[in-house]
Amino acid sequence: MPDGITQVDYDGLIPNNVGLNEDARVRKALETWHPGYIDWWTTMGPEGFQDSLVYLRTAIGVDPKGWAKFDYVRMPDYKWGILLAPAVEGRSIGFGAHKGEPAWQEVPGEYRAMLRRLLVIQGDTEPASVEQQRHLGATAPSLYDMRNLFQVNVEEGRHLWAMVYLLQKYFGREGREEAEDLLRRRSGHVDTPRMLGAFNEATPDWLSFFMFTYFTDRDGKMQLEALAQSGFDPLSRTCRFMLTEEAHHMFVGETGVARIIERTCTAMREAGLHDPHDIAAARALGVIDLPTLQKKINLHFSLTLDLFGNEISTNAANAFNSGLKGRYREDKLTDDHQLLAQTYPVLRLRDGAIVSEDVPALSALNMRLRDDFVVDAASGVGRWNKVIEKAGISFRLALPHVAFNRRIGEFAPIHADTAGNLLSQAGWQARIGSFLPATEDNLYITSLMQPVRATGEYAPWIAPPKVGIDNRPGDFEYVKIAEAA
Ligand code: BYC
Ligand code: FE
Ligand code: FE
Repeated sequence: MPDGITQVDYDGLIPNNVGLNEDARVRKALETWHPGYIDWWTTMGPEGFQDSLVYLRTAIGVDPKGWAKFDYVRMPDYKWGILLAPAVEGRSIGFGAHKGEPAWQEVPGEYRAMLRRLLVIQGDTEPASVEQQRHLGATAPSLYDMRNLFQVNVEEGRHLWAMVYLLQKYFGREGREEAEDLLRRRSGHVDTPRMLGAFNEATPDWLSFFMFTYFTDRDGKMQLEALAQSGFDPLSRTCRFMLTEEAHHMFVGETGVARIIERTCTAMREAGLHDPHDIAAARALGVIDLPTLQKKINLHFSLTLDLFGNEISTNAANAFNSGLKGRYREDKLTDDHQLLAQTYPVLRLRDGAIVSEDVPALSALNMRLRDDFVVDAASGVGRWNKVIEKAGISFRLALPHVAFNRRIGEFAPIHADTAGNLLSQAGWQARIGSFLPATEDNLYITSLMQPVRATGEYAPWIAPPKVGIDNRPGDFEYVKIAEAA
């Protein structure tokens, strides 16, 4: 099939719009990799529901309208396809030293190692998140939520396929070895962990899941937007299609948290409880108190900020200069796209104080992407606050300061409170339980995680969704649970 065609070939083992049928070498490599992937999926993917019928969307095209088809599918039978957004005729490289040259259809030799590293890091996060979420099916608060979890999981599986395709098509034997290693590492494993910090943390409960899809999948969005700008055209086209799926992941997170807030506020109002800080009273109602939601925001936001790397980074400068990784929506920016003379303000630690310092813009690209992330993440928090406001409760959720609870970058060596005031080790220890979920908070959340599996019913700590998936009602049977599960 020629390049640029939007039709998906569904006949073979691997649905694709990249002409796999005419590419025997890559098809063979992928078919060789496939059994290992299925083995990984059945042992490390969703636990206990592999025989259940899940109402999933599958990509059948790459046209933004109508790319999805909904149907009941057993997850191991999901059609994990290789889908690239349509080629843009005459596309040229949009930034860096090669700005204006035709986009690369093959890997530029001098940047081979750098590109491979970016693909491997991106690829590693996808199965990691599936592993982190594998126990959540058992405690789903409804069939609707269970279906959304599994939708996210199969799509993260597809994102792994997307990176493995690029590795196997463009990196020969090295690529095949990397593809094997992507199935070998394990989230949280002491000897063979996943590559980035946040992807080795546990996702033990549904509040964590919603926070993860809100914040950490949003790092996915930012990074994919930056890679979608790539001068390496197959990467750009891959990421552009992945982004259409990513939107749903963040929707699941934002609406999941919003529904928890809504339920909490309704329960408080009905009980005549006006003090949002009366945690015991809210918990007596069986809902998640607002201060605990704030602590979860503090945790997941700070873990996710670490994924942007160091504020000042030569890796990031090199990736930009070489044309491999752009800025967020580079094509919408109006500067020279080379950044040789510009500066960018970066928050730095100077003599025990946090100050803004102008540094060469090329070296500050991680910081810039992180800033774009913070703006993007703040908008949903604003919508969460609207729910609280509407209920007449005086409480505001907020993102913590970027210096809070960091393990990577400028603020890793210090402690700061959620407002960005520096704390001594003792000061931090004394207050950590008010910033981050403490053992009793986690135990309380865990106590709420009782499965609800009747069609149309929802756990008492979360409101039903306003609309269902695929225009189905809230009481649609989103998962037909198999006997054994
Ligand atoms: N943990 O120069 P620096 C997603 C390492 S999420 C551990 O600042 P750079 C998804 C760094 O590797 C999106 N190590 O690094 C979401 C480097 O090590 P080496 C994932 C870290 O390269 C939800 C050293 O520190 N995609 O898709 O500028 C569900 C120096 O640092 C960490 C990408 O990230 C960390 N957090 O920035 C499913 C895109 N941070 O090489 C999926 C590809 C830094 O010196 N990745 N280090 O040994 C990149 O663009 C960059 O590699 C990073 C790091 C932004 C990750
Ligand atoms: Fe993903
Ligand atoms: Fe995602």
